[in-house]
Amino acid sequence: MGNICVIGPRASGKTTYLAALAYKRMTIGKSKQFNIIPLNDDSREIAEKAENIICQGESFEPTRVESVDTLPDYSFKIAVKKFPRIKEESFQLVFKDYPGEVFEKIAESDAGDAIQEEFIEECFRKDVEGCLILFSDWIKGTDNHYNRIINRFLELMDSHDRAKDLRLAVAMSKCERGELWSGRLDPETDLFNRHLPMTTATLREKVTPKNIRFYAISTFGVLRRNDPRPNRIDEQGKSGQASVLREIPRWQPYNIIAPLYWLNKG
Ligand SMILES: Nc1nc2c(ncn2[C@@H]2O[C@H](COP(=O)(O)OP(=O)(O)OP(=O)(O)O)[C@@H](O)[C@H]2O)c(=O)[nH]1
Ligand SMILES: [Mg+2]
Repeated sequence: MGNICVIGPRASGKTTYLAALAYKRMTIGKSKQFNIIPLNDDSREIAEKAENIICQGESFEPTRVESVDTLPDYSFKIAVKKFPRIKEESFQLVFKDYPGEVFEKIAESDAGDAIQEEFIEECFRKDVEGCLILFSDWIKGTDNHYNRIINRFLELMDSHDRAKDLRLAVAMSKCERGELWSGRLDPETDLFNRHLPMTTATLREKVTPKNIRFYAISTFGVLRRNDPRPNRIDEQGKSGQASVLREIPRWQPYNIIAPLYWLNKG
């Protein structure tokens, strides 16, 4: 069983991603490549939320938490079936879904409340195999902000003696957006290097190459294989980061399993 932390700034799509993983109908539809089985009550609950929130054309509220102990633990078995060169196999993963606010605060010098401490201890526990870090923004100033967080994150990783063995899958989420979609094939060059050059340089320089991979993912995906219009609508009255699914029957996330497979198997 592998423990994975899904982390990233506010509104980068962490909770929606976990709900999509849990949502059963996703895997019994078109995709025969993998099957995801929720293994505990928390996972079944978030699967219901996928049905009651995402599939109703609504979006999740920001995650809030009083204490890490009250955070749900999501546990899934992922059976990989028909990938080329990969034999049928399955693996189990346990996730925690942290509020983005806690991740962003690690770069602040006066940070250090109890939740912050707990978050850091949880991320770097010895039995955590890796972190999936979701980034979704690149407007002016974002690279600088992300770079400060990542520098601090890597310092903490080192001081917790995890610099050599914690895998980091760094993903650009919501990559169905027009400006990003064409960069999904080589995300390291065409998304990260291009849109977040400082953050990318820091990661490349400071993380052992075998422990880092860059990904493009989209929980909402595009309308069809030959119709790359985003399967999302921006939510009225909310900031530019809030969107909802556009055509529910065509819901097909893009690349959401690959980073998990790599985090678990290396
Ligand atoms: N365009 C697009 N929007 C998405 C995608 N995934 C999530 N969103 C939207 O992004 C917004 C934030 O999603 P959340 O899943 O709540 O983000 P979060 O990272 O959990 O946010 P915090 O809990 O505040 O840290 C919501 O409006 C989602 O509907 C995606 O794949 N594409
Ligand atoms: Mg959340």
